[in-house]
Parts: sequence; C-alpha cells; structure tokens
Amino acid sequence: MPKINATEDVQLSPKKVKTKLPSMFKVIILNDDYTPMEFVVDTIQRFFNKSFDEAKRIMLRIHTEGLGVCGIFPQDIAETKMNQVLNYAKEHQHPLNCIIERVN
Ligand code: TYC
Repeated sequence: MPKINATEDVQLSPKKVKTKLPSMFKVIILNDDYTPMEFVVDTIQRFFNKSFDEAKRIMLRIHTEGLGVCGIFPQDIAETKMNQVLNYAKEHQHPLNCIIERVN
C-alpha cells in the first residue's frame, strides 16, 4: 500500500501567480508667475536627469500650458522626486509647485 506523506509538496488548489505591475505616477511641475525660468530648467535637469535642451523644452511647455510632465515612476520614487523639487524650491525661496498623479 502506498504511504501518504503529509510533508510532500503537493499543491491541492492552484495558487494565483502575482503578475500585477506597480501603479505608475506622473511627476508634474506647475507654472507660476515668479519662479525664474533658469531655476526651473536647473531643477528639471537636476532631479529628472534631462539634458539642458530637454529641460528647457519641458520648462517652456509648463510656462505656456500651465503644467508639464517631468517623468513617470513607481509611487515611492515619484513621491521622492516631488519632495526633492519642493524642498529645492523652498530652499531657494521660489513658489515652484510639484504634484504627482496616478497613471493607471
Ligand atoms: N512663468 C515663469 C516666468 O515667467 C517661468 C516658469 C516656468 C515658472 C515653469 C514655473 O514651472 C514653471 N518667470
């Protein structure tokens, strides 16, 4: 007679394999009337690893359209980037604002 071994690795009900991707968040910088353009370009280069030309393009989009997306990241990284921007602006006494918004 076959022996039943309770320690054997027999799966009775199939476990669902987790395949969910993490939610992604846009990091958005907002326009204002006071922050110098050069400071915004520097901020985008510094925290979003953009070239001068790309940072200038994003800054001009923010200036003309009211806001611009600087990057899309998992939540913890997006929050860190937003706080880096807000702290950097505060240190330099500029009212530059930054928010995050869920993508999916
Ligand atoms: N509007 C600002 C000015 O004319 C420039 C600016 C651009 C400010 C982008 C904020 O996120 C910003 N000095």
